[in-house]
Amino acid sequence: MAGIKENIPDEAIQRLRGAKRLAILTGAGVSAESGVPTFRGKDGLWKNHLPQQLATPQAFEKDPELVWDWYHWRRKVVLEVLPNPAHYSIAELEKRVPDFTLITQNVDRLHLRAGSERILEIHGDLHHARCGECSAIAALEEHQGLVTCDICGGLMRPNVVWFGESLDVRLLEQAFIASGSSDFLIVAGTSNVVQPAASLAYAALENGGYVLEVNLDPTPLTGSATATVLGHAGEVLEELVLLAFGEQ
Ligand code: BV8
Ligand code: ZN
Repeated sequence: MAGIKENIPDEAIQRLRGAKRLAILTGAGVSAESGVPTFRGKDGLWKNHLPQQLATPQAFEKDPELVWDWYHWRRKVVLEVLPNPAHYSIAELEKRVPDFTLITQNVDRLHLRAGSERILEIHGDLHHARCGECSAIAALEEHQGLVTCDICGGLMRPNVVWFGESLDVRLLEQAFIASGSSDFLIVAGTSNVVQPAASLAYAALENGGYVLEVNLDPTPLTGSATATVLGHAGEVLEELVLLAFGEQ
């Protein structure tokens, strides 16, 4: 893979190889090579609705059927695709560094399907629903249309964090502790725009951690990251694991 090897700084390889506490933050870009539409990419549009418009309590209030159809469609898409080398390389890194935390903004669970275990899904997951009345959680199978609660009959909603909603404080705290105490943080496939996730890398920088950004395009973090490798996450992360830890 001409080119990628040269783009990965030697210091990044040394620091990763010697890392005691590794954290990784991922976004939609790591699932792009699996065929999952990203949020802000041109492929994110659904029925002429911007994801940011549909992923809100207001949209659900106004048209719960439309919002549920979008989540059923996204769940179907991710069940028809497979994890890609980015997911597998991240699962491999978990085996190589004693203290490891994966923080994902993705709700597609492709990391779990690739074998990742120590994972914080800070924005929830597509495969469960939560009751708006009694907060019961239910696994989603072949559901279509509106989903009602088997416990109280209430209307259920996707078990994700919508814009304008707070994240689970325990998960968020664990995420900031993991990134803020890491000696190496990889930030992969995220536009680093959505808060509070976009602040995690700065916690690592403040702690003197090495922050390696891997993304197709520059982001607001690019100017501050210790190093940025522009490229496809699947190719770059596979090469990075190879250079740092040898054949898998
Ligand atoms: C909150 C779950 C407290 C649902 C998601 C003004 C200033 C600052 C903040 C705000 C503000 N106004 C509002 C806010 C708060 C808001 C926010 O940050 N808005 C942004 C847009 C400015 N945040 C919130 O609302 C959060 N809650 O703050 O609560 C509060 C409460 C009340 C009022 C105020 C505050 C909740 C945020 C979570 C929302 N839920 N997802 C669902 O998925 O349906 S966010 C969702 O969008 C994703 O989870 C992810 O986090 C984000 C998308 O970002 P990315 O994953 O980065 O994807 P994106 O498409 O943007 O980029 C992909 C990148 O990959 C690109 O850079 C591309 O170049 C790259 N790429 C593509 N292919 C590849 C690749 N890279 C490598 N390889 C490839 N092959
Ligand atoms: Zn209920």
